Amino acid sequence: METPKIIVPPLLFVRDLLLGDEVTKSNRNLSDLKDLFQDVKSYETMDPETLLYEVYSYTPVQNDGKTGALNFGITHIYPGKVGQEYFMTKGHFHAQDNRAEYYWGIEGEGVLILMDRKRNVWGEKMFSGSLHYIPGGVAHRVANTGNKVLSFAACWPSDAGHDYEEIAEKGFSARLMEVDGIPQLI
Ligand code: M6P
Ligand code: ZN
Repeated sequence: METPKIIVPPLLFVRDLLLGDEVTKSNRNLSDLKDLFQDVKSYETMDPETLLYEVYSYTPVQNDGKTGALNFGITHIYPGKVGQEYFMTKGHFHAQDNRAEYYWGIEGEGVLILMDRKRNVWGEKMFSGSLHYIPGGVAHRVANTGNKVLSFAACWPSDAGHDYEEIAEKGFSARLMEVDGIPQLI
C-alpha cells in the first residue's frame, strides 16, 4: 500500500465557475442557433456574433462505449431575446435515449423546457437552488428569463451523447415567449 495522502482536487466549483486544467469551454453565438428562433425578422437585425451562452465542461471519460462515468458542466446564458423569445440553449435529446441528467440552478432566473418523445412540453422554473431531474427520453432546453446571467450546472452520463436532430428539424412544440411581460410557453 502507498502512503495515504490528502490532495487538493483538480477541479473547483466556485459560485458559477468551473475551474481546472481539464475544463474545456465552448461558446454558442446567435449564428449557432440559426432557424431555432421564431422571429426571423428580428433575428436578421441582430449581430450573428452575439454570444448567447458558454459551457464549461469536465468530461473525464470520452464516449468510447464505456459506461458508468459522469460528465459535469456549467452553462452561463446571457440575458436577451430574439423578438419576444428568450435567449436559450439549443436543446437536445440524448443519443442514448434512456440516459438521464440533473440540472440545477446556481444564479439568475429561467425556465427549463422539457419535451417527451410524444412532443408533450412542460417547464420548470430555474433559480438559485432549483434542482431538476431530467429522465431519459426527455429533450431539455434552458431559457434565461431574467435581466442578468443565468448559470446552471449539469451532470450527465458520459455515454449519453447529444441528439440535436429532431430539435433542428421540428423544434420544441412550445416556445418560451414574453407575453405582457410574463414568460409563457406557447
Ligand atoms: C448542459 C449540458 C450539456 C449541454 C449544455 C448546453 O451543460 O446538458 O450537455 O451541451 O447544457 O445545452 P445544448 O447542448 O442543448 O446547447
Ligand atoms: Zn443532456
